[in-house]
Amino acid sequence: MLTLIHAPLSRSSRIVWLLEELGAEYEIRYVSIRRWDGSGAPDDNNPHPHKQVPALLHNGALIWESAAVVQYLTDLYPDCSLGRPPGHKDRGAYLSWLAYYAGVIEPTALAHISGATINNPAQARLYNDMCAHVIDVLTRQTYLLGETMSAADLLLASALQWMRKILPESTVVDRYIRVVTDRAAYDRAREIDSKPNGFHD
Ligand SMILES: N[C@@H](CCC(=O)N[C@@H](CS)C(=O)NCC(=O)O)C(=O)O
Repeated sequence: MLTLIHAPLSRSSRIVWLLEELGAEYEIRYVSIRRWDGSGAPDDNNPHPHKQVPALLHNGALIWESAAVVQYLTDLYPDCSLGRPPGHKDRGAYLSWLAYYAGVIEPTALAHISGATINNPAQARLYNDMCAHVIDVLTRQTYLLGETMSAADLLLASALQWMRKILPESTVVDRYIRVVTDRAAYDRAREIDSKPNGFHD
């Protein structure tokens, strides 16, 4: 059984979306988290080392960090169209985009948004290089890996939905968000998040 440690309208919402894409059997353990506005609190019922979300429990194993959870789940469902299993010609590109999201896109974007790049030319350059690269790729092709969506797109588009300022104003990025989120599983995940914790029909 898969158990998602989840707080609605947070980074774990993207994993609800992915689980819906996979058609997985899963349960949700709702937890409270510290929110940006000062509300919420860490939850003793959350096994994440920093009491953050997402985290996933599977057969006694704990998986945390969005990119690791995404890779774990798509590897667990090798026939799903969103993963690129070992041996697939795009496996390397898939893993690279997952790691690039976690190691470069999100940290440089958050540094940029918080103003931390203003007096840090190396960070500012990395952020600008990242934006140029992502926009160049999405100008040439529909998705990060070409013409077929992957869970790397789910990761990036969910972040952009949450915080559009991660990338600069661009019609290419706006179109990308529209295309990637135009999916029934995305709508189902939004519906799940729109209900009070745990009270589902
Ligand atoms: N790099 C982590 C970030 C996780 C994260 O910051 N989650 C937020 C929710 S969007 C959280 O749990 N915040 C509560 C806290 O930091 O205490 C990931 O992507 O999994």
